[in-house]
Amino acid sequence: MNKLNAHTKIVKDVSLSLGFEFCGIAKAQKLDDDARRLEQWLKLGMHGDMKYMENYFELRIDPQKLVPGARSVITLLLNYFSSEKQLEGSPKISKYAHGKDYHEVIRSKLKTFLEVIREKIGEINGRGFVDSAPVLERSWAQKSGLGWIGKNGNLINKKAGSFYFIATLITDLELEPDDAFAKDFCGTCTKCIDACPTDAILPGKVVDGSKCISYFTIELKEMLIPEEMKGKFQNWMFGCDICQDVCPWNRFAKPTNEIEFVPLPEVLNFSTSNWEELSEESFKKIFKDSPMSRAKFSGIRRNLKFISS
Ligand code: B12
Ligand code: SF4
Ligand code: SF4
Repeated sequence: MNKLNAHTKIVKDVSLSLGFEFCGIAKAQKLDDDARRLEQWLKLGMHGDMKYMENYFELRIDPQKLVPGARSVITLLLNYFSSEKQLEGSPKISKYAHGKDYHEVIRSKLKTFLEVIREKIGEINGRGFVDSAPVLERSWAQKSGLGWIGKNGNLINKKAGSFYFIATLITDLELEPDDAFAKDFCGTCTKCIDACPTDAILPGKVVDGSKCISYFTIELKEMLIPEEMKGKFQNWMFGCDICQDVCPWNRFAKPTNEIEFVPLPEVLNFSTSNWEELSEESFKKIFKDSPMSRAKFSGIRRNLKFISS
């Protein structure tokens, strides 16, 4: 085995040992097609009030600008699916937020990843990212052969579906790249487009972020949800899983092995009145490590009022 293959094998083995079910590698090249798509998306205002999406455009499309000397982009998928259901009729919470905050869980895994790689291969330059950095994570996942971009905008893995977080590691280590995922298995299906209650899914795999329930319930800070959205949220209080729940490729979803993502009992068992009677103090205590703390108590109260009025 030559050095390139040996290093690639180490990277893939380490990713599995840390619980990432899929690991793909792409060459760290500028993303020209994606740059055009992103530019258009921003020009049409589909980021709404998420002003951070306007920042660092050049970094977002060029891994060399994020990590000087970058040669490879490693993309990792971590399952967050849980088959446990919330109490029937309760305000709905997206599955990604049923357990501990994935930012913390994945950040710690990425730190270990780099430490182990340095131990086994030697001094390398690298940075791990998850969600909040200017990295087009879905694009890298597709380019690393991990799946296709569905009509609902999500990265779908043929064996496992889309209930996966994406993490990226950009490094100056030279690795054997995987082939990009060339096929698209959506075919003539339009289940996600038909089911989206706010018509946020547009043709050409474009999702208008500014119309998505996830945006209104999580990202829209200190602002009221527009009146024209009244009656459309289908009881979603935090995030929305509709376009993934209806996707036939998620029939193959298996529950995660990651214990940090085991749902909090309160997420599963709280009734509408439990939510309505919850004090700020208790919210902070129960949900301190949950992604829901991002919306703050005031955000959850606003969402609750919006879906129940
Ligand atoms: C901003 C953001 C949002 C916004 C806007 C959504 C959007 N469409 O961008 C809001 C708040 C609405 C949102 C919602 C959700 N999000 Co979000 N979000 C992000 C974030 C931070 C940036 C995404 C971005 O750059 N958008 C700009 C647009 C232009 O880029 P894009 O949608 O990624 O599309 C690119 C590719 O898909 C590709 N592409 C598009 N069309 C085509 C066509 C072809 C042929 C090809 C090859 C490529 C391609 O080009 C685009 C880039 O130019 C990423 C994390 C990250 N750093 O990437 C998470 C991320 C995309 N979100 C994620 C999740 C889980 C969600 C939700 C499911 C959460 C929920 N349940 O409520 C929903 C799903 C909504 C949906 N249907 O997309 C995951 C997706 C995992 C996956 N399997 O795909 C990510 C990657 C976070 C993570 N690290 O795991 N999100
Ligand atoms: S997450 Fe919900 S609101 Fe957003 S695109 Fe999917 S179905 Fe539509
Ligand atoms: S619901 Fe159908 S069209 Fe939408 S992403 Fe899944 S397979 Fe593709």
